[in-house]
Amino acid sequence: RPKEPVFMPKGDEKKVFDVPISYLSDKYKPIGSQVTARFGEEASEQIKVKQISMPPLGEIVDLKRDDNFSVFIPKHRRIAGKLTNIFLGMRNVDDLLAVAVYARDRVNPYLFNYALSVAILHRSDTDNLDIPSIIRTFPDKYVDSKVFKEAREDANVVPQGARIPIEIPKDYTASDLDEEHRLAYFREDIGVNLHHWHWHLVYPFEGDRSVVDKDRRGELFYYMHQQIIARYNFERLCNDLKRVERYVDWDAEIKEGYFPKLDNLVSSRAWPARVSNQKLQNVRREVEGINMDVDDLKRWRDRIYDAIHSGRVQKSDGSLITLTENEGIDVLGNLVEASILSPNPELYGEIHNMGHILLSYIHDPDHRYLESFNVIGDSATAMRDPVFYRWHAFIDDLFQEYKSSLPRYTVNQLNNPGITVQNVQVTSQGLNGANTLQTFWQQSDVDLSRGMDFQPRGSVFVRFTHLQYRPFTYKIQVQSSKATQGTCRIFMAPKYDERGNPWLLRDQRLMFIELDKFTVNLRAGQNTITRNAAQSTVTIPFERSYRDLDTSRPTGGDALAQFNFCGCGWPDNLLIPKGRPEGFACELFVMISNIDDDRVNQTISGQCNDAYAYCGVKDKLYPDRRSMGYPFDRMPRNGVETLQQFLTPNMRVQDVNLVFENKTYRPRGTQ
Ligand code: CUO
Repeated sequence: RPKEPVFMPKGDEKKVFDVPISYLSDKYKPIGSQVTARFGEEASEQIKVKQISMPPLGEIVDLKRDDNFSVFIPKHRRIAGKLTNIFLGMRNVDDLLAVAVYARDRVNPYLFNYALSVAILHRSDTDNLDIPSIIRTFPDKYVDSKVFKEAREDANVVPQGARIPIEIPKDYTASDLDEEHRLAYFREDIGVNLHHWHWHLVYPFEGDRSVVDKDRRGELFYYMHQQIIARYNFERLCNDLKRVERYVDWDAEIKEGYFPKLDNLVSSRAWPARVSNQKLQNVRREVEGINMDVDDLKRWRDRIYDAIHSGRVQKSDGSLITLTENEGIDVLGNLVEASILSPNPELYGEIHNMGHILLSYIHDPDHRYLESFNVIGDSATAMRDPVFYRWHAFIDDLFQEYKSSLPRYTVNQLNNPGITVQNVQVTSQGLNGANTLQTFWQQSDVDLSRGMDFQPRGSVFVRFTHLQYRPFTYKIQVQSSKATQGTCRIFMAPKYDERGNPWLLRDQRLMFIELDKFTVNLRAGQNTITRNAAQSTVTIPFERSYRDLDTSRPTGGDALAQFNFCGCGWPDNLLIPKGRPEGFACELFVMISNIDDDRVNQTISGQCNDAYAYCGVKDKLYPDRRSMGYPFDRMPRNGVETLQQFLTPNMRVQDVNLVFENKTYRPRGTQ
């Protein structure tokens, strides 16, 4: 199995494909031998591409090569499904390579990258094949457009080795006049956007059923996005903003605007902006085959609420399915999104996806200006825009309406007899005193040259600034009446609401962000559990988010083993919210739940099992049998108003102070 991404040889190593002339596009066929010779000259290695008879591409090539591509657009999604199926249907890796090389020059590049990535991810014979991170292939989706002009200039003028990183300012999309801009460090974090793109790549909502139908995918759609909203709200409170307002009045103006300052390198066009106070409009765009009214959304919303309130969903054949206590959320997740697993797309539509579409064409609903969609229309860029959170706050509210209708967890369902959590403490490296967490600004360098098509080649580093936290450990004291196992669940929430008042648990439960979850072995008697924050099953290490980007910090053999699925995971640098310079009061919640109700019998050893909380594990069951978000996914039992009243002996809460140090640290290893 090739260890290198064979379909995209690295520029510096000068590997080229030896392509049969019949594969070249019509434009180059007449001069085919000259074209192949030209590239051959520079090559240190030629990779022979097999000649096979090619399947017809049909409507796949209807999408022009310089158009933008989005899986939210039904037509794009359909042709992406077709191309993915072609890639999946190839008998072996050589044939796959051949058809990929053939398609590469004919198909829209975004579509090509998406379909090939999905196929590689789901073929058994490409399990170990590296997909270059999308930031390497399409850095324009993540980085200020100014950078590319500068990078091009540097590549021409400055010899390699003498190049200094191009610095992307921390604030470049807006000024502090816009209060929403306080959250730009979160929304525009490269790692967070990479995570979101990977999540949707791993969990496509359309395509072959074998690709879509993964264990609890509907529930994971709900939970992963619920956690994004909880984390965003946590950050908002740190920044003196109230929780995000659900976008529910679809006739009202949207006060938030967004100017992405991204250029699409494929089309040489700027990503469209959305000015403040625009209103949702009906979308009629023939090119994309979209004909959608705002009223369609409203009808779907009303039907979904009806289903939730009656506890039943109507299938396409008219029969009813009950939304059961544990599986109902999975059905609802697929129905709301909607994925092809929705029991009745005619009746319930696809409210979430269509919301993305209507919002993404708000600036040009009838295509009169020939503009493409804005950032919310692409899962690689959607999280940059404030309206993403308003929309997903509404989507989450649908799910919460359902969760509120479920029976509350009883003391018996929460307690773990014989187990008492006696003490919890966090210790940050290099800080005196316990129970303080610290964040700061960190700069990092990434090499974008692989996504940039110009000569001469060589590394082009950009330096960006992101939030980071000081490494810390948890120390948990547990008394157990017997030798046993348990699941340790760690969450954190702000201690007070935006007015500075203590929370009612019914509201605070939605603010809890998951920090970690892992199995513990307990002896009879006293136990001390220590756990490093970096081991979190929510996050992936910083290096993996940017895999292979920073060539100055070689990623080594271990990283070579970290593949496609592994790009999904919350970015470690955002594990802990920003806090405040004067400190921000938080409550750290630790629970040891009863393993008998948690355990899923399977082995998950091997690759990429370390960020399963939001991403699951490839080809396995979700490794925790409880409802995602347990124990905060349901309303507290009757009589319980506060977190303290909710606690059973196997739970404990520790006050933690979250301090932001307003200082920017240079990249590791630089002055
Ligand atoms: Cu992830 Cu709306 O689902 O973007």
